[in-house]
Amino acid sequence: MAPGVRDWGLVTLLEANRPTVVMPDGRRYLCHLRGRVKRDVGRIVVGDAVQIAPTDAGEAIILQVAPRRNQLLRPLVANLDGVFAVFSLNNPRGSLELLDKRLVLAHLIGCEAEIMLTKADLSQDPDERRAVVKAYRQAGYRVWDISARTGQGLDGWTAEARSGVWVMTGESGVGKSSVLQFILPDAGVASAALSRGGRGQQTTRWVRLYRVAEFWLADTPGYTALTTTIEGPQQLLGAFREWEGIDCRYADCQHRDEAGCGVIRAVAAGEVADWRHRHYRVMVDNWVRRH
Ligand SMILES: Nc1nc2c(ncn2[C@@H]2O[C@H](COP(=O)(O)OP(=O)(O)OP(=O)(O)O)[C@@H](O)[C@H]2O)c(=O)[nH]1
Ligand SMILES: [Mg+2]
Ligand SMILES: [Zn+2]
Repeated sequence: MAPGVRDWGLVTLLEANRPTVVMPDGRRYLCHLRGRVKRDVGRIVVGDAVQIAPTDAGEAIILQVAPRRNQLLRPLVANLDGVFAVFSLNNPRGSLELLDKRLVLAHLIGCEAEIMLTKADLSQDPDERRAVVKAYRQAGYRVWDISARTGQGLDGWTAEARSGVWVMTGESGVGKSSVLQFILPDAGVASAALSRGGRGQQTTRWVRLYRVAEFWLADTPGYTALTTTIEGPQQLLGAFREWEGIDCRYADCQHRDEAGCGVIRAVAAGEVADWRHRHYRVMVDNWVRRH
């Protein structure tokens, strides 16, 4: 039996359908999939744990894929411990609706989520930035106010002990790859200038995991079409923790348009972020399965 066959490796990249697998000792293999495995699991996903049989120089066959603990579809990555929702208020301005959707999707697959608010050095409106930071901290998220240009906030971020697999998600141009470049200057991560219209240029094409201290961090392409199907609004509520503890008339209130709803009252009074409530309603209207 070839050495390493019974070790579990990690799929760190899927480039043009060829998985790259990194073994615990750091050896790296470009892999093929056996027909039987392909039939059983459909496709390999970055984040998969696999057993391999090395064939020759740096190549191997995937023999087996471990069952996935969880999986995001956009970006496509499995076995996540945490999600960094990367968001920028300027150059380009991100969508807060997409930010809220990313946080909810992380909640639905049962992993942690933190927010990286990027491009602090370009901030045009400090009051708005403070309001956004405050709203998400109130919702229970860690918010990292950072710049990949100056390094602001990245010392604290780097000093944080993490483990497992984390992924950066966010629209094209918000600065995901730039954060990685700053943290891992020698890893060869590519980023690119914005288009003349100030938008991202879909520079990152593949999900790729990089080793950062004790954990793995994925750079990903910037997706904007985020959707899922859920059974009911209650599934979303765990991702709106700022509403916990607000009294409603109904114990099972959905906080949509019910008369006497305490959340709607708190939104009107400016005690919780109104945009998050709007986005919650968008998700209820579009994501809940109609029977
Ligand atoms: N001034 C400033 N520019 C930044 C910062 N972060 C990123 N940029 C610039 O923003 C542009 C886009 O950054 P990328 O890192 O390529 O963005 P991305 O999120 O990886 O984009 P995609 O790969 O297309 O999804 C580049 O020109 C970066 O130099 C920052 O903190 N400050
Ligand atoms: Mg990128
Ligand atoms: Zn309510």
